[in-house]
Amino acid sequence: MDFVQTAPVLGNQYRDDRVLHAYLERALPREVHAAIAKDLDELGAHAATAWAAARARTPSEPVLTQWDAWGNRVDQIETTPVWRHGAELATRYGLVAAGHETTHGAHARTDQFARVYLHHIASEFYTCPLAMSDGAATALKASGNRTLIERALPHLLSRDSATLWLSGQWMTETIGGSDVGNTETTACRDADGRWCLHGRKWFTSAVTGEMALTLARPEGTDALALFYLETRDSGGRWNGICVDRLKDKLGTRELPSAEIRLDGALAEPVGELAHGVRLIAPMLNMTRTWNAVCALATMRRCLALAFEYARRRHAFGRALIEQPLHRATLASLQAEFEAAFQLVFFVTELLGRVETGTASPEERALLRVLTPLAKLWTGKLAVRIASEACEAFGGAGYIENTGIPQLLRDAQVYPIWEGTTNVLALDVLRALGANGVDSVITAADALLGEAGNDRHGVRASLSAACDWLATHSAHRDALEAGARGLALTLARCFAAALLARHAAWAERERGDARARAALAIFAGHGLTRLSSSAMDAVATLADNDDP
Ligand code: MFK
Repeated sequence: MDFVQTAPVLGNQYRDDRVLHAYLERALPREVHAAIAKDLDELGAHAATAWAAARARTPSEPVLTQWDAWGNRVDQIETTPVWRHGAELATRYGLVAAGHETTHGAHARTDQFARVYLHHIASEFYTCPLAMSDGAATALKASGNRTLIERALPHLLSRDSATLWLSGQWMTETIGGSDVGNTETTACRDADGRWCLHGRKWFTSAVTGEMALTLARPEGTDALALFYLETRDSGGRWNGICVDRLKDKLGTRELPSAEIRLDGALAEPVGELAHGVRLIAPMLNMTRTWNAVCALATMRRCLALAFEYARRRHAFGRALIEQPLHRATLASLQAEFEAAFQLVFFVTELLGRVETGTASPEERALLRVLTPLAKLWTGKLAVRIASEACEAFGGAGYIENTGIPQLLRDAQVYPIWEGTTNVLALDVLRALGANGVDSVITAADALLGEAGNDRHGVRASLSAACDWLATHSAHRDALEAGARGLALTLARCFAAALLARHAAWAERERGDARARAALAIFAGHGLTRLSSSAMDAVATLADNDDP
């Protein structure tokens, strides 16, 4: 009989994840880790069974039915079977709630995001509405609007699937996905003095939720305000919302992203009738954190599959993992992942400290800078690792029902959602402008101090970044043109400093040299990504497309 290659087998994704285990052991008090380990173990087991189950069934997608048999506009969305269990799993494991509960104090966010990291792929991107719900809860808390907090938070943070609400984040319009300040949706008062929204939202992720935060321009003003709305009235009818169609997307196809029209949707202002972007910013920063955690989850899944397959698959007389170039390729991807892991989970630690009021002013400023850095770098890295994972499987990695191509298609959303790489790089400039670069350098120095020494040139690369900023700060165009290189340099420097600190701990406490090896490989890829300000060359190339 012809040879048939066995498929890769995924084990319990908590038990098998050395990087997660070591991190939690270092970052969490022993009693917190012990208290959450059972949930993490169950999520890790579920990740494996869900992967196998997904390979065994025909993929399904949400279906929109706009009209019933009698001509009534109904706009019903039938979600996928996995999505129909989404609320049950989300509440059982507190995927949103855990981040807001006080049981584990400042460790709440790390606890929550370890759960999210383990569950993301199995959830079929049900994590997207969960991210927005977390963002909505965070933005409402920050607004101080007691009425809306009392109304919505018990639902958004519910541990009971019967009462859980999901929130949308309706920002994108045809005129502006990034330039949200151009929002065309208007808000006017009806005869009873209630606010009604009119406009078209071009990308609404998960319109199946119960509420949304959205931006609109109050009549008679130029200002942009943040509004809260519930998607249905007390009778279950749409609240002045028409679902025009579901998006036909490259990936995340289980997620019912929609184009909708607001035609008199009743809404309430969240705060003052202005500064809508400022008011929604806490939501943006929260969903950007989820984005980074979910990008990490994709990287980890790709690497778990690629390593498992490399041990199973033989070519040229030995297992792929024994082939020098293949093992070096996988090790180099693993090193990038381990560095990204330390950065993203450090962001969750900072977030927990800021939200519990235990962070220093410097840590608060650092969180503002590291959130977009983590989002933009991990978004790109997830696509690269997913692409390499396809290649690591050869032709099989290009075959749909292995599940590998979907990882790549889905990964491509991370650099786009919640602000593209360039928009996030400009946000880093915004954050550095507000807080200064000194606090960033001081924080990196402190981390390197904890790591014992700096054999990997983090200080030199940070110093190059500072010099670059000083040289370009007076020239806005040059500054913006190099913002991506600056952001990637800062992200890599922080990740290296954090990995160095972790590696020192792993060697000391566990006698484990693997994080140190990851650091050596990661730093060997280079930390600096600064671009020269060859503005003339850019202009020559970009401004002239004559044949
Ligand atoms: C599974 C993974 C989970 C992921 C969930 C995905 C859900 C998907 C749903 C979506 O994709 S929704 C669409 C997401 N869209 C965006 O992320 C928009 C991207 N565009 C930007 O981020 C622009 O930079 C921005 C809209 C913010 C620009 O708007 P403006 O009005 O030109 O901003 P401006 O004037 O610079 O800032 C207005 C205020 O907001 C300023 O404060 P002040 O009024 O006090 O001066 C800024 O400092 C503040 N601000 C802006 N961004 C901020 C922020 N504050 C804190 N954090 C930020 N990130």
